[in-house]
Amino acid sequence: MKQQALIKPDVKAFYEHLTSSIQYVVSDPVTRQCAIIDPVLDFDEKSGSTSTRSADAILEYIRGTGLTVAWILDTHPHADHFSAAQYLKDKTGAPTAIGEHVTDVQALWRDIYNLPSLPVDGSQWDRLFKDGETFSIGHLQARVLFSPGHTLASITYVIGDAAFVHDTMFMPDGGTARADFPGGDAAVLWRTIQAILSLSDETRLFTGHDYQPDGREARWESTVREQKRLNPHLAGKTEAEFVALRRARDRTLPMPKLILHALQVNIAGGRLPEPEANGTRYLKFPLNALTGSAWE
Ligand SMILES: N[C@@H](CCC(=O)N[C@@H](CS)C(=O)NCC(=O)O)C(=O)O
Ligand SMILES: [Fe+2]
Repeated sequence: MKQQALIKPDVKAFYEHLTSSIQYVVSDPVTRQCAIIDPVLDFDEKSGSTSTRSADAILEYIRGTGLTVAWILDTHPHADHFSAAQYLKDKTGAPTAIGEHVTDVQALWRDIYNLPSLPVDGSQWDRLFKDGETFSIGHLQARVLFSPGHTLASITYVIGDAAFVHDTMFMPDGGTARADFPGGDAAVLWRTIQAILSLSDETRLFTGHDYQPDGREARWESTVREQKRLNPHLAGKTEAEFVALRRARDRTLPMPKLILHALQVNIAGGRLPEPEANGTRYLKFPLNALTGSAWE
């Protein structure tokens, strides 16, 4: 058991440049079992087109390297892109999973979208993880850390020496994730980040987005040590300073351009709305439901 915890997973990242998202395949080098984390279903809001090219690139890598998909994981219901979890489940048969508090996010957004028939019990996923729960990817042991603040349901996957921290911290020069979406909370995010930073200094941290500060090339891997020393939102900061800084920055950020498109798909586990009688699928938008308009 002890030896298993020391297995270093292979981590392959796929950068999706339209939403600056990082998708991962984390695999056990011994059994060749893997998990896909935060896969993107492509969407072009100008034409209303969807595509599976990002997810297909992941599948091609998995086939080419002889991996077997054991899990399709999301860290949180994303507000900026569609999840490809359901598409990948259809293709691979692997189970999908997310944090158990996704039910709170479903209830919140069911009311915003007025979708009374949407089940808000998390039944759209095969497994809902509790804080501290463990599961296997081949011989790798994965542990779930409940990581709210950015959303009510966010979780971090700690797998061997790697932690998939998604939208808590970005690369040290990219600061931290915003905490102003419905259900977000800067003080809660601070506590979440402190829990991640209490992992050992060498832990490899894989982030969910990289917005390429100053136009540098995209990067996604840091360590606990680097974050503690170099992240200007965290190094030498108190909780009160972080919360003030986070709230001030959040007031300047426009809503993600796909937030209203994405949440209705992602609270359904990455399922697009059912086609109407003419065979076409339609999205639904609430008017005046969110703050953060261009003129506020
Ligand atoms: N410009 C992006 C912004 C997306 C966004 O708000 N991303 C969230 C994570 S889902 C975040 O924490 N952003 C921090 C930041 O932009 O500084 C978009 O429109 O999609
Ligand atoms: Fe996010």
